[in-house]
Amino acid sequence: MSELVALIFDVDGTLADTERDGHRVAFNQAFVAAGLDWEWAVPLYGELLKVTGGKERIRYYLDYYNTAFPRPADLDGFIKQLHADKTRYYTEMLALGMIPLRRGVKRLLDEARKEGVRLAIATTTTPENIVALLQNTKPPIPESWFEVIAAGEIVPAKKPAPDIYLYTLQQLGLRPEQCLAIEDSENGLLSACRAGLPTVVTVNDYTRAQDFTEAALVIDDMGEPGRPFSVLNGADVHGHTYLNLALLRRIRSGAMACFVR
Ligand code: XBP
Ligand code: MG
Repeated sequence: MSELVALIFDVDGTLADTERDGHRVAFNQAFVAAGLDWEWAVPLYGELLKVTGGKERIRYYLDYYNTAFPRPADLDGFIKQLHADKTRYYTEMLALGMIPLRRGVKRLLDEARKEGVRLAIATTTTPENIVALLQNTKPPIPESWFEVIAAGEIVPAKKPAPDIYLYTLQQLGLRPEQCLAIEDSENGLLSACRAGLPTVVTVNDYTRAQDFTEAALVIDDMGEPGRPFSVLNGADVHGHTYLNLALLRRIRSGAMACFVR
């Protein structure tokens, strides 16, 4: 059995709770600025999260939730501009330090670095968003901590396709059995699993009720010493109360080849 060589992190919902009070709000700001009367309320946004990628999400909204909207001749250009504005609003929000890392993330990153476990990111979001998130957490996380940052349109198909994880593995020069993925959503889990990666899921309010059949472990968050996680499904945690390398190594060594429904 291979040792655990690298951890591959999703960003949105995993490193930080970015969707409800971050991306969603920025989309709405962009809609107002463009003179549109669209409003993505919290429950609607939960439905739109079925589709990954901001541009794809806007198109999905038009296709299924706002079919009466008179489409401009250059719909692609319209969506592209709207999304660029949204990215600006989102990164401005991050620059104000409005979105912290989730519980346990900094501790786990520190531990991995101390023990020489390599780090990478595999995400659907726009690259600027990752830089803005890492730079504006307290304390800031240097981008250089992550050997590979695979994001957005670097691959043709976004999650739940495996492309972004396959690309990350290729860049790391590692096999899936040498790594673990950490995700928050069903789309992310499917993407990682289809690339053969055993996956730990830390849920959030938008993803709690999703299907995580393939996950090696499902927890409510990473926990901290004195702030235990709740195990929602999956592996025996061997008395651990928070996600650390000892637990991840046990999960890694016990994980079966990932089977995808
Ligand atoms: C994240 C996403 C992203 C963000 C918005 O999915 O789906 O689309 O919601 O980012 P995951 P952009 O966490 O599974 O990678 O607007 O920059 O696309
Ligand atoms: Mg995510």
